[in-house]
Amino acid sequence: MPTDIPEDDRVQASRYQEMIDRVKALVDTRYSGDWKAAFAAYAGQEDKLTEDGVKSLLKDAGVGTFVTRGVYAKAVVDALDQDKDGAVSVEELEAEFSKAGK
Ligand SMILES: [Ca+2]
Repeated sequence: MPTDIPEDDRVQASRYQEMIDRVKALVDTRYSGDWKAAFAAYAGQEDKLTEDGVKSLLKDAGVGTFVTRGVYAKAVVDALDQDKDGAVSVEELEAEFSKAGK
């Protein structure tokens, strides 16, 4: 895993924004902007997004490569997982969207 690549916070923030933009584009085109439907499509049995679910979502959104998606997926789950159960619930995702103003 390329976790030893030094990056400043600004670069990471811009990559994060690009990832959000691509995921949003996927939701717009494939789910008519209905992000809850998109969430349901990638969520696991407990209606939560695990790292594997996020990886599938990123793959479909055209984000990253086979190698980097694993790193991104872990970062996404770590960033959004407020109750630290290792997965992202629809409430946790909604909180992120309202924070981003989307
Ligand atoms: Ca959680």
